[in-house]
Amino acid sequence: MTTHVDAAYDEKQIQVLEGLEAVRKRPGMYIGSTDQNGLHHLVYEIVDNAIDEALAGYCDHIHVRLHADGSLSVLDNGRGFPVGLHPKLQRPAVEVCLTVLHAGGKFGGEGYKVSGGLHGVGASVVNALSSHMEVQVRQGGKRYQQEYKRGKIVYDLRVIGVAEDTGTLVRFWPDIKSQDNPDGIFEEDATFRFDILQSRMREMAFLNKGIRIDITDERVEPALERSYHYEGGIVEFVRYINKNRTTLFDNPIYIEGLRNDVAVEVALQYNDSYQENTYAFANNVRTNEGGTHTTGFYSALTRAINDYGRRYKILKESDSNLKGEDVRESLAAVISVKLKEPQFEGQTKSKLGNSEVRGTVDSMVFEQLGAYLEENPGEARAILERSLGAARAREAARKARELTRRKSVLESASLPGKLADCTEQDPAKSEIFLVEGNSAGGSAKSGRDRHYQAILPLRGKILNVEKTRLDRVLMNEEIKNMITAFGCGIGDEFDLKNLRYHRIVCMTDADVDGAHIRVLMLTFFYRYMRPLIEKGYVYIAMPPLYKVTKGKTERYVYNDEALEELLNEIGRDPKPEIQRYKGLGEMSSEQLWTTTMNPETRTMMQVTVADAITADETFTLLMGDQVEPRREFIEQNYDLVADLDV
Ligand code: TSJ
Repeated sequence: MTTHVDAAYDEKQIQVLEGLEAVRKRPGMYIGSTDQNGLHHLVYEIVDNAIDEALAGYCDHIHVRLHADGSLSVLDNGRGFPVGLHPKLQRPAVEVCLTVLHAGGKFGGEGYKVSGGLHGVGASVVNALSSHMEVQVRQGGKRYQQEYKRGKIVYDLRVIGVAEDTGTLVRFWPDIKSQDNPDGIFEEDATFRFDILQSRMREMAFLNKGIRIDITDERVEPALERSYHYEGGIVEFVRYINKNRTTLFDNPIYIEGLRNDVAVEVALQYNDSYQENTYAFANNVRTNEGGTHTTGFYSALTRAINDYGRRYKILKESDSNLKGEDVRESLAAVISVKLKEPQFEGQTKSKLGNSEVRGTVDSMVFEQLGAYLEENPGEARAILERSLGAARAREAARKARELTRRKSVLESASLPGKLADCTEQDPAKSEIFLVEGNSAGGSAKSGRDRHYQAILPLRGKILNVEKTRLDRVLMNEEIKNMITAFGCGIGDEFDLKNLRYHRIVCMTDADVDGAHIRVLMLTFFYRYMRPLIEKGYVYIAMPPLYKVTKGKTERYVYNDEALEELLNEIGRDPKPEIQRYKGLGEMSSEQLWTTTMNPETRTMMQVTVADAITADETFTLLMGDQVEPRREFIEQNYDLVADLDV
């Protein structure tokens, strides 16, 4: 028995010796990628260490700084990383943690260590991928320091002064490729993004109540500063999600408990939208693909609401049970579980796999939600009525859909009549242009390459799905056409496999109306076909704003800045002729092809969402009812919205 354990330990040590070299050889294995995402992983890894100290109960303040020289530091007010000698290696513990692969957990004692999920690769990985790293520990009246270059020790841990308090500071300079540094790890243009880090730190503060997380961007003058601190934790998270919506009742429902070694927290509140906004986390890692915690919650929510409805006869005997989708309509919820050995599965390792978690969450939510409904009959009735409304709408939507299906069976071709399809069968090679207006649609149809380009003209404004329930959404002609043309279904029935085009291009006029139509289309995709956006299949066509003719040369110009540049280049004497395009319809089919559709010459913008919470905020604000927050948002994000102009 003992021999076995020792053998395993020795094996680990051998791996360890070649450890950090392996990290530099295959960084992707440890941090996923060497682009901006990989770079941000480094930050999360270091912050996780400080969060662990906070969860152990010894730290309540973390400060993240983006320094002007491209480095980033994380400071906490915990006990300070242990500096005593590691029994086997006879080196200071802090040095071992930062220079030995997977050494992290060895000094953790019995504390409640919850990191080590998606990012939990260890601080030594960050060190290996940094051109330079510095650690400072304040402990026992002394201040210690050690430095590293690409994970290699520059000097032994030494005392550099006195300390009045305790804590740990880690500062690192990510190893970014450049002409002077060809062996660097990260892509040349990789830099820390304040918006991404700020939103993750806010999330961390929501998920770990009581901790104050400050983040400062010193790369700009004056420095940007945000401070996050939520005594209410995920209850405040749910309030935040609903902050620009009207809610069904004032206080989010909060469920909490520790059972079978799993710490469970759930907060939920209904709003006046028709969407569901559930965010699930395991050990502070966002589980976008859901998992056992989410299914446990869903099952308990459905049962608790049905039970209550039956007991108080809000559900009539003739009514069938509410379905999951009925009780989730207009729900905003946050689920956070913390457990010892999380298993992350799925395509992006963002699905919680631990099967024991399902029952734990289910029973805990069922009990506490049941008790809440009993104690709060007003709220309970409001939830039941909301869900019943959703059930009726679902039934109407089913009928509407069946009608379209039946129709499509009767008509031999199920594709919309307005669609000019392409001949290509391979979705990966096919494009569809959603074109505003019938006349532009006509030019696009004659200008396109029919082998791989399909055209679907859309008439006028399309429906604002933010303010419309599914059944009405499905009755809208433009939306029906898009759904049948794409082939992939919507919502729960969405299936990427059946998508007929891997490029979906919104082609609208370069004016205010065009921008509005574009936002309406994107809102629809985001709410009902989100994977299209996540996969990067959605694009915005960029038609030119001007045609400049001088003598025999014609040039197309896409914005005002470029027009100035061109005029400076070709001169204003003799005067060039400048034509301003007011709409796509003013262009001939050849012009439309050359400027906007031909892959050799066109420019398109790919639509991306950095994170779901920010995107949800944006769409709620832009398309929702509340006027005042929208005005504020537009004022604060003028650049972003200026060209959307809603
Ligand atoms: F790992 C690291 F270097 F990246 C890092 C660690 C970075 C940062 C910003 C903070 C930390 C860190 C580690 N903060 N606090 C701690 N605490 C411990 O490592 C610690 C302290 C005391 C004891 C103990 O049992 O006495 C145990 C531990 C794990």
